[in-house]
Amino acid sequence: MKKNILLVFLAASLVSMPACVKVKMIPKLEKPPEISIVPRPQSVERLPGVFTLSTEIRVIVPTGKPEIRSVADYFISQIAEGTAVGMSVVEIDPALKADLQSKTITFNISEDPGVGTEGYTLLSGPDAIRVEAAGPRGFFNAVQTIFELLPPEFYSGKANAALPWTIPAAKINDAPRYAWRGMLLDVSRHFFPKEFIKKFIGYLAMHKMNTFHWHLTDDQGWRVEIKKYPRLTEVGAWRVDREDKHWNAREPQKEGETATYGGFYTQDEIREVVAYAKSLQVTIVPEIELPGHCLAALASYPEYSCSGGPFTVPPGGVWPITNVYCPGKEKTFAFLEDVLAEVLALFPGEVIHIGGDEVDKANWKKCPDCQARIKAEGLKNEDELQSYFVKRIEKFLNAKGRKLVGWDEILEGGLAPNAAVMSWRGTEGGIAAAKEGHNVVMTPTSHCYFDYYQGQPAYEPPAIGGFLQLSKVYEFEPTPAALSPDEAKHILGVQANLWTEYVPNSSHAEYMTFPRIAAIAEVGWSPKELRDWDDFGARMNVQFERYRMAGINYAKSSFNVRMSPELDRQTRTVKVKLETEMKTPEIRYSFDGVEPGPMSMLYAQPIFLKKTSTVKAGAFFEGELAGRITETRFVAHKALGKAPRLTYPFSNRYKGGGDIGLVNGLRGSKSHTDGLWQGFEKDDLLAEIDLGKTTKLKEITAGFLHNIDSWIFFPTTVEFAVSGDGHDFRSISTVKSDVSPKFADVAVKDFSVKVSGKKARFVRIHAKNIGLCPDWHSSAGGKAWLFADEIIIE
Ligand code: TNX
Repeated sequence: MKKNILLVFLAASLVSMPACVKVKMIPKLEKPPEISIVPRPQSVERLPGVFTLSTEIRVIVPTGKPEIRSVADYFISQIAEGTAVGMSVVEIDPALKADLQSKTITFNISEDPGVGTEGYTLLSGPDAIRVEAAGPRGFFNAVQTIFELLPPEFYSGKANAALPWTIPAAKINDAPRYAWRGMLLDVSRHFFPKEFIKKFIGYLAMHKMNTFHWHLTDDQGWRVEIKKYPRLTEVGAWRVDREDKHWNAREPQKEGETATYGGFYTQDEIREVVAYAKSLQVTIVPEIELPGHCLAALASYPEYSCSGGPFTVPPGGVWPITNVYCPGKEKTFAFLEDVLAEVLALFPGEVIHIGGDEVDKANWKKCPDCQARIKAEGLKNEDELQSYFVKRIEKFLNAKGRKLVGWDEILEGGLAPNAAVMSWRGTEGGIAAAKEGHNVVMTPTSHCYFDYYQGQPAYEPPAIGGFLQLSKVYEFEPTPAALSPDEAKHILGVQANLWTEYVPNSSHAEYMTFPRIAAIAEVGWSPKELRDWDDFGARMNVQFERYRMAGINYAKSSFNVRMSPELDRQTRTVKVKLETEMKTPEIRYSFDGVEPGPMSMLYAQPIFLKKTSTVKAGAFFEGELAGRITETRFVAHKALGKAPRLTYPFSNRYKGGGDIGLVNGLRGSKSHTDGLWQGFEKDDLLAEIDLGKTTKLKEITAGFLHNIDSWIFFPTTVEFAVSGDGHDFRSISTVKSDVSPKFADVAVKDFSVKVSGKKARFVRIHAKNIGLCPDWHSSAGGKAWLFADEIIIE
């Protein structure tokens, strides 16, 4: 192996060769800031001294304010849990205007109307702490800040009396930018136990987020007990266990099979969670999906569909969403109103989410009841029928004093009069709704979908697709420039969504949520002008420590080294830049395939490679690997930089390095979006390469990707041919794929032919695209993709 490697220079790397490394040479990140509050407050001023927690401290609250008293009780119980310091609460009549006394933490009702319902000011000194807020929500947020002023060990919850529990003296002014700072957890696609739901709500509170959007129903499971309709959970909460299969390759329930996988929350459990959320100042917005995403309900009560069923609860992906509630039948509304009545009794929050997304209206077109309804109501089409559906539900909710929110599809066919919109397919829906005077929560897939990959997919557990790094979440601006100041008032805030098709358990839900939750929290809370990626990064180093202490399974993807290799055609040399998304003190690497460690070469400048080699790199903090070791392989071969002539052009969407993408020495990974794959839509790959002179050949290889979820199939055959003049080609061999198109996993495969010393100047590769997605495929008849990289001529 080693003889293959030629490291091209770089003084900086040489200086840092292992023998020269001295510990004191290891650069360190600047010391983490002493005060690291996430999300960032409006202002933080460090004052001299520290306040030390002790058992003598009294937490003083105004008399006759039970809600503030509960926050104080919560505060001291958390402190006791995290620090073993037991403090006491005393109620004092605020009229007495007790002065800041020594060894007190005082909760004062603020007289400043500018503080808002959730804002607070905090003044900590060596002797006492004073918090001012309008009410419990502000005090609660102040308490979260006090926790962050303590050493991160506090978050372990394992009382450790040995530490000095100090709080730096400071003055902090703080209030949120937006009123709605939420997160959705989908408990239908996978079920999460009540204990985790409470933990999750705690995570929101820790980040000063105030809304938990509980996605309780969907095709793959109904999760809330409804007394009047017991089959919703007897039948709808359970599906056959196909967890060993890919989400989109799960066979429906067969005759005679029992559904054993799932779960639901009893009404008592829901009440327990609601009370817990209340104690953490978090509002729960339950979602009961309609008119679509409701197969679990229809499997239980098929009479509310157009066709009458029967249906089973699907154990995996369903697309399109055709089996939906029938708005032609009166009894459908009676059913939904009964269900909602029980939901309203469980959830005291004002806002109820009714879904409304992704309804395929094909069945409504065929259904005589639906058509009769369209006629009777004078509706124009099925879009208006959906709008009729939502408006009726809204009327019901409004009559009970509640407000409706739905996904942006509820705009189609006309928005219900008082509805709020959750804008997920970009921000356009939100903009349109705000312009019509409706309230909006921004949650576009581009910045808010935590089911997307947060790092290079090759190093991540399988996700639904997409790519949403921490820095991209952090960049999000919820108020579109297209809105006037008045219209902008309708932007209530921002929300991140964790859909769980690919999130099978709680620990994985944490992995997908952390650390991106910190970024979305700051987007929702902090003043726009104070949002600063570097400042956030510095504070995140402390936040990560808190996560570690709390035992949270957070992702370290931001510390994985990204490599951006680039081939220089002239020198046939690849230049590789190494970087991490979050600042790291040092990147160390190897180029001989050996795992780099804390003593490996220190990266300072781009590396240059000329021969086949594998660069591996990792980010290190004080000798410890921060993320994972990542790698890039460079294959030197005879076609390097010799742009192929393509009979059918590659798609603009998947250019994979452009002209020389197929011959740049860099191999595509299992991710079709890694920028290295060249995509051909329905077309074949027919490439001719001119080597420039007659060349002795050993082997020709072409690599392909297979990912049927993304409509990418291996070629059916690959034909290799050579020529001396570029006109007359002699076929050497046609290699057939030995992988079934149905193969459900993502795979990369090389198709090769040995040429054993033949001479030629031109090489032709013809890979046949399967053409259309086969009839068993979820997108049967759609154009299939052929993804190629790399053509290697040796
Ligand atoms: C779209 S967001 C959906 C969900 C899926 C999600 C996966 C929305 C309103 N509908 O049903 O889980 O994409 O990313």
